[in-house]
Amino acid sequence: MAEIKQVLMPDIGDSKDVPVIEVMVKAGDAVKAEQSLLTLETDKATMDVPAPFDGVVKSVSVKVGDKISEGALILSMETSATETSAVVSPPTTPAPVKETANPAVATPVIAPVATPIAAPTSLPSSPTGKAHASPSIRHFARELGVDLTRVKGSGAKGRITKNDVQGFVKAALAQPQGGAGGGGLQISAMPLVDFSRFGVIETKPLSRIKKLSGANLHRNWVSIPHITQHDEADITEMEVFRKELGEEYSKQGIKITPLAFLLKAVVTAMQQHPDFNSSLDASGENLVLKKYFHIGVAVDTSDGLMVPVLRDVDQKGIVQLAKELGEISAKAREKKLPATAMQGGCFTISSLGGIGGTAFTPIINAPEVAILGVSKASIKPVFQEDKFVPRLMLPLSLSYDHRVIDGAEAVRFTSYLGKVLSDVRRLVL
Ligand code: CAO
Repeated sequence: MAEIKQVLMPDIGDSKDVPVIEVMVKAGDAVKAEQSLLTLETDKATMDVPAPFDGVVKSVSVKVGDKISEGALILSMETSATETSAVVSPPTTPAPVKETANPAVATPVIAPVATPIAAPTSLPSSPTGKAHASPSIRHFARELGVDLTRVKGSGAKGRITKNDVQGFVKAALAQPQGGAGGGGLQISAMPLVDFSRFGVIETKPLSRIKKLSGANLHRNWVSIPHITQHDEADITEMEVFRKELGEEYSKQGIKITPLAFLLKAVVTAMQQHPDFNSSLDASGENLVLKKYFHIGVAVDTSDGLMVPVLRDVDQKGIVQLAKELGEISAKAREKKLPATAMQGGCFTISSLGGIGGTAFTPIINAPEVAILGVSKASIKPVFQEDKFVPRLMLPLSLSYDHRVIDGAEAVRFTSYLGKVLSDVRRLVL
């Protein structure tokens, strides 16, 4: 049953005769609980008065410039009985809503001041520097990703209004982006989905490593033109040798996995194809060719992916590399790696071969220009000398920066890798 309720000015501490600087609703507006009704400005702060319940505004009793104190009538709202009951303990309200003994009179809880977040750097700049805006405007700006310090306020004392924020966004959208204009990515915003509407959910924060690596992965994925070349290497003989070595060195606690051979093979391939050991300089017009061979290895840890770097791989043998690999992956998993252990890489290997898979698209670890993904080796029939023979084939997935490396060069690189891995005697040449 519909009911008319009065919304009164809440208790805001010692302040009396507080100026109303903005009224956000008018008669006939449908409002939701927590929606801002008006903004007040005390000596110390600007604050919003939110609606204590859902309803339709019947009449507004205050206007901009009025000075009001606790208990003053702000407006009357028509609400249904069911909406009234929802007001008593709304799930998202941090403090209980104060209601007077009169069920037809409600006093809202003052909304806290929010902090704005940074906007994309492509948005136009404003001369204001310091943002002067009410919490509701800050909330509105935050939803749109607008940095209020860049918006020019047209209200009293330079106050930023809703129109100012909308105008700022319109101006930003009108800027040429992508297409014929060139720079910038026209990416539509991710839809905001309330998953709890569809079932039970739990929110789990991302680990610090995932947050850090996520930003880099995203940057690398959108800013580097990736191509992934897939190939296979016949490691049948290499595997026999690896097992022999494995038995010999297991007594010393050294585990020899295919990755130690891959490290060595990658370096010989880089020596044959020096562009794979390069980075683009800041101008994007020159290649910086490196004469050292430091190789990063992606390590899966409980907190996320880490990429420690093995130094001077060209100067080390398979057993030494296997030993160092065991040490750095253990340190990464125990979170004992210093930041310097993850710097200076020339090329990265990401091996999922111990787990499975047949192929994937690794993301280049910029400023490197290529990364080798390795999946699980499996026995396949290979046609040799007029018959199919069972061979152990290792899947390779090489992602490369197409600004630096052409497709032909990439497939020459993976073919060379296949050649040395199928005959590891070549690693010593
Ligand atoms: N094919 C078949 N078997 C393989 C293989 C391959 N390509 N690579 C490794 N194996 C075997 C190993 O020989 C070992 O077998 P045994 O225990 O019988 O000797 C087993 O798989 C486990 O190997 P491992 O994973 O412990 O060792 P590794 O040297 O291959 O890898 C490391 C070390 C640190 C790279 C790995 O543990 C790891 O973290 N991999 C995940 C990397 C990752 O997440 N990359 C994804 C990046 S994109 O998100």
